[in-house]
Amino acid sequence: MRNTLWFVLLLSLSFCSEKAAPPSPVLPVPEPRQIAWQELEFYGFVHFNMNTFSDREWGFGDEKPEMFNPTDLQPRQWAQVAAEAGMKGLIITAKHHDGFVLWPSEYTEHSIKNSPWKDGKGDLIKELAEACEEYGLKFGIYYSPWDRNHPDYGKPEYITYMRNQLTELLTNYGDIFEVWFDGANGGDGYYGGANEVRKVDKKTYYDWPSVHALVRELQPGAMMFSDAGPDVRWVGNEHGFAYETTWSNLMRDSVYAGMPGYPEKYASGQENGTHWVPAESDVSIRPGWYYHKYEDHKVKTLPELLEIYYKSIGRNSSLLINFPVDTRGLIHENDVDAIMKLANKVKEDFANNLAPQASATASEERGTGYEVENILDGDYETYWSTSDGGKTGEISLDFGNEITFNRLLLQEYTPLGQRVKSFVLEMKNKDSWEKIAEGTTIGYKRILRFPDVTASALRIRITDSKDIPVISELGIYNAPKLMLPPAYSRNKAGEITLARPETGLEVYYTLDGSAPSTESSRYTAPFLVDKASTIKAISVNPESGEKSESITIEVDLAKAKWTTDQENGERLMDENRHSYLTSNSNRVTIDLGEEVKLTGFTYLPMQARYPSGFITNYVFEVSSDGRNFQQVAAGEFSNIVNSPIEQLIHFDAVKGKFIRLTATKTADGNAATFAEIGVLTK
Ligand code: FUL
Ligand code: CA
Repeated sequence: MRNTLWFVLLLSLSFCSEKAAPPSPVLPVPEPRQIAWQELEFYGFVHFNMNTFSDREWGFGDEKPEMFNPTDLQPRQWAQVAAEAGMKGLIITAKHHDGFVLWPSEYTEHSIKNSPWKDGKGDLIKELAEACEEYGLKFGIYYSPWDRNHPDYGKPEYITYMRNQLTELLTNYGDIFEVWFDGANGGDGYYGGANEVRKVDKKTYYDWPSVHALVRELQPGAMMFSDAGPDVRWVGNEHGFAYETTWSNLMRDSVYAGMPGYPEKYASGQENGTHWVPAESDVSIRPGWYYHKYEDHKVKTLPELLEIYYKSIGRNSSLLINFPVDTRGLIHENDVDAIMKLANKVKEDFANNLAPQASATASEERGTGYEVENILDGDYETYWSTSDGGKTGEISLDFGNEITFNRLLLQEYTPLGQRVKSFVLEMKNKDSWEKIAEGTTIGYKRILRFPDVTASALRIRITDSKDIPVISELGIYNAPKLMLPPAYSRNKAGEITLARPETGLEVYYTLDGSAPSTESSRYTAPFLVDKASTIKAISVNPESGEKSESITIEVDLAKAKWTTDQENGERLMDENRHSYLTSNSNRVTIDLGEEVKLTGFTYLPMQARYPSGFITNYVFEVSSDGRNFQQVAAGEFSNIVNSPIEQLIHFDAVKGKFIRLTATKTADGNAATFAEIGVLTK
């Protein structure tokens, strides 16, 4: 009798501890190489090639190899910056559309071997591969199928050339983690001197199946990127933003690289996509992909980069941020600064996962091995799931006491396929549940941002899914506020708006140049300033008392009464940096509406990506009747091309009702452009 009891007890114990059967996969599922790749999340692009020296975005293909002449080329600096920024790899433009190659290829003379760099003895691909290895980074290759230099582009011979070059790249430089095939294909070019337009059938010309087979054979672990994959797809824009709903599933057979309509139709993936082809968000840290000195002051700011981070990695996509390496051969100081700000802020936002402090319960558990605790153990390989048949599920977290948070992170266990279609985050408010935020797809990683919430219990309800949910990890974070000063704008009437950089922050300001504090005026609505003043403003976190640095805004006479006869003249006095006026007479005249004492003027040049008509030499005149003008200043706006910031010119005080600015010379000889004109009266 006793023995039997023991036997039953042991049997049931061993039965209980036996792992339940795992959920069946929902197709498609990732290949092992895709699973290894998705963990990288964040890696860097380097655009450095002939365009760096021709100061172009797309070279024509007729550039001379001698132009490639960096003065301080240091691939180790690139690798160091990438590693310090938390990137896991670097992808280099081995060949861009202009056809120049960064390694001593046997198959072309349009190469680094004919450049002055290291007397033609250098191999940049090798140096970067070694630098990546030294800094623990994976190494990838961008290879442009379009080649505006090669005489055979458009003919079958060129495909052999392309395969030969890929063979060199994929054989001689160790492991390659990603091969990036650009979708821009065909058009005008040098083509060995033909100087003509060559169109190709993007679908068939490159014989993609055989190119893919070659890459697979030489680098079985490499992910191949293009609009159409086969392994990783383009996100459909160059802002670095994935879609709210992002499936890793793609109707791959309907897509080819460079196809029209791809961004709208395919870039977000499809719930019923046939193949696993996850999204990659590519974006440059500057407006251009290549280095241009005139963009030194246009490096993306921390708020911009942070937005990109949350809209890519936070939306089931990887993030590929580009460094336009400069003509020295270095990542520019401003870019280093910006990427480190992002890296530090991301670290700060996710420094402390609060979820493991809670006790977790689930609506249901699949059985042994699939308990809800698995989502709190920091291990992607362990997950929670439910028994077969359902398409929903609920996880509740009880913290015991109140916590404050503003981020939710969720991860599906993708080796079993992407499933979740919609979910809701709720908090317990007395006896009812109140919605905080909601989302659609999750995939490898999904992050929701929302204003601070304080609660002691919350729950995540998966409200729809392709099959039973399979969740690996859940995180709850309280990301510190971005303590940036407020953003400032002014309208033509002279009203000042001070926008808080994040919800929950307060803004305080002074008008007399003194340092603002929480004792100063608190900003609640736009206010009028119509004379020369120094405004100082700060953002304050009312909970912690933390303050941002203060910004100083110098304003002068409001433009409310200003008029001009010039066509589109309002554009130069609308206080909008982005609207501008083109003057074929190279001159603008403004009626200030009343006589004022003037001590100077300001000129803001056009702020567009491809500007024209920057004034380099000017004459400034004043009049009281609009007929007789007196010259009060003349000279040059130095360095305006490389640094198109607002120009400030002072002169001896003079009274006038009319002002006239004439361009005696523009940088490119085109008609003068004016984004904004202002006067100084102090
Ligand atoms: C685009 C190219 O045309 C750009 O020059 C850049 O290389 C970007 C990453 O891809 O399609
Ligand atoms: Ca886990």
